[in-house]
Amino acid sequence: MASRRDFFRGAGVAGAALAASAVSRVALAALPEPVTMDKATTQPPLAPPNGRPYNPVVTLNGWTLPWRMNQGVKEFHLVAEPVIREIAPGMKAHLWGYNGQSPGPTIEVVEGDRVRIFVTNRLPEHTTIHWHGQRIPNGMDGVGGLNQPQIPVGKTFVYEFVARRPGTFMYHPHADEMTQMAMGMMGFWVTHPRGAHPLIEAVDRDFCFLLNAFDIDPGSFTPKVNTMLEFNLWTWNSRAFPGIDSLNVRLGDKVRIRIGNLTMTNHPIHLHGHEFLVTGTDGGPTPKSTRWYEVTTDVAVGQMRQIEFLADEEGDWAFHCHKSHHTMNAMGHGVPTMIGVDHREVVKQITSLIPDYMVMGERGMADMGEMEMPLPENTLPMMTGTGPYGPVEMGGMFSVVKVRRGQRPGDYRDPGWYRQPPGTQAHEWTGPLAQPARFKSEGGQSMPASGKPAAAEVKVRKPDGHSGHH
Ligand SMILES: [Cu+2]
Repeated sequence: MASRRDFFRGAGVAGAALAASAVSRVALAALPEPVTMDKATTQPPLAPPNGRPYNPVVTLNGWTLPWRMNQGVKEFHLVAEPVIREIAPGMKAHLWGYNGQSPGPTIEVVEGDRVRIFVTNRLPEHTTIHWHGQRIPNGMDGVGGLNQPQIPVGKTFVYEFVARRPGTFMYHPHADEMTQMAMGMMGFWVTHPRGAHPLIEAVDRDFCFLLNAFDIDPGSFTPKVNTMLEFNLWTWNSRAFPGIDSLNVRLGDKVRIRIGNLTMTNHPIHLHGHEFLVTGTDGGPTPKSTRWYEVTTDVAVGQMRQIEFLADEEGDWAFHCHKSHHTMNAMGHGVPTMIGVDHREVVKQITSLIPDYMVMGERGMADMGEMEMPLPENTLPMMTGTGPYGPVEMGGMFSVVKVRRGQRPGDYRDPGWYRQPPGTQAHEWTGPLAQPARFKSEGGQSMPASGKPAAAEVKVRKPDGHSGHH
């Protein structure tokens, strides 16, 4: 298995000239050697070794597929195959993907490039690839049965077209789609503009990732493919927090993040500390007159959104889906709300029978972030991750944009946790507490009911500190 590092050893910066001269005509007539990735961590951007220049993207917990230039045509080789993907440290999933990972590698080309993509099918069933959002000849659109026969098991098909429109796209099968997408078959595609473009600005950092979701029972490895709504792992590029890498940028950088949604529900993606503009969709760059600042943008099913902001506030800024259930990992769906319920007596009785029994959520669910309950093997805690000040109590679609003065241009490494300057962090109040002023008519209503309602009494036991019940 050739890793990307091996590939670059042969075809790095110095390899560009070599590639043109040393590869014989016979070799060019054969399939390009497929390149495989064995890591689930974010790989550095792939600077184009040949062809038109562009500023490459960084695929979150992913990589860009190297190509071969063959008489002016960019040739890629995708291999559809079963893969083992680490969803986060402590959990691996048996998925289907491309070239060793799910999602597949990002494909980066330039507007006007002629592109030839060989697709080899090593799955146990037929497949195709649809190039979502692109202007291409109808026979290249990849809908099995409609535009082409499906690619049989063991066979290789060729797709060839000109990347006509610059923008943010994705690719996925259009054959047994429910199964193949539920198993993780998808990838990102970026067509960079050829030269200056009135609606596409140069940025310092350009990130991309796909929103995807899986239904994997705790303790098992393979997604259930018939699930329509009740997914239990909400992922970015088939990774769940705390397995999603942070997006590390330099203070003052112009940052672009491209997001595509191949789950079965919408995701309001929210950035802390900055406002952004939506500068593009899968339809291309948005007209400037349609842009306004916001801090959350909803990415609907099958859509792509491209957001841009100036990273001018230093710190560790949360970046996540705003559906709170999507920042959780696998959990039982039938958990009743236990807030305010005192079940210490019940626990005493149960623990005499089941020593490991633990009560969930008497004071909310935060205890679960702290406790890390005993779990079946290959299962992620529901809420986990530890920051510099304690448990982060998150899972799923959550990461951090790290803005740092000292982050060098081109350096994507994690700078570690942000150190709050003295006097700039929320802290405990230790002075006297003032009595709140009460308004006299508090509790009135503008349209009182004619009859008098029966008095009801509700008793709630207030939370009382940490001791005594676990
Ligand atoms: Cu979501």
